[in-house]
Amino acid sequence: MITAWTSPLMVLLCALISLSCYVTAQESCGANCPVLNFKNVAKVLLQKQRELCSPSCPSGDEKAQTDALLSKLFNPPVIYNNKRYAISKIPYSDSDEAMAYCNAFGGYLAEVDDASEYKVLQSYVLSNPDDIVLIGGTDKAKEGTWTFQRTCKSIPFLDWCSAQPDNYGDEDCLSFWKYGGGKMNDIQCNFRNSDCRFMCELPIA
Ligand SMILES: [Ca+2]
Ligand SMILES: [Ca+2]
Ligand SMILES: [Ca+2]
Repeated sequence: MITAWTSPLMVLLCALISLSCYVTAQESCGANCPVLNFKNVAKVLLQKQRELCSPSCPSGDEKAQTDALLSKLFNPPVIYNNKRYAISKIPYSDSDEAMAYCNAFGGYLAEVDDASEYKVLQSYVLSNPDDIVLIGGTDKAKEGTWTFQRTCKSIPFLDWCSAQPDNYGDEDCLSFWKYGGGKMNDIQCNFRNSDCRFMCELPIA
């Protein structure tokens, strides 16, 4: 019994089952949903993903498990310029945690590289029910100077919602804001509500 529970596949399977319950619970609790309360499950998932994808993702049964996990955590992705962009089905505690989820699948918080890519990602956000979608970008180092967390490079394309960015309450992270006009808004890096999701940029499987 101990052996079975410590087998990597079993760990992943258990994590999947727990997550499946969480997603189902999220769907039924509506506005009263708790925000991200499966830290232990997340920890297992992240550890498992690092094992599975280091140095490269395996094929076969374990890859099928990884794909199953990806589809539990993320909405169907859009593909643009040889990358997959996927909006999470789950909320996040802060931008570091969202980045950790993306890293676990071999990616990072979605980086808008130019106007064409922006249009594709904006349509994707608008076709999704969630109001706020966190993406890559911060002005934490210098207020008003926006860079990607991953590379520290300047963000080449920004398109703000009306009256944004306003740094209201010290907002140093970047998001799409659907009900604010579907453009960009600066938000607090740990801002969250039941409508907050994040978007990862992932390699093509
Ligand atoms: Ca990109
Ligand atoms: Ca700011
Ligand atoms: Ca703002």
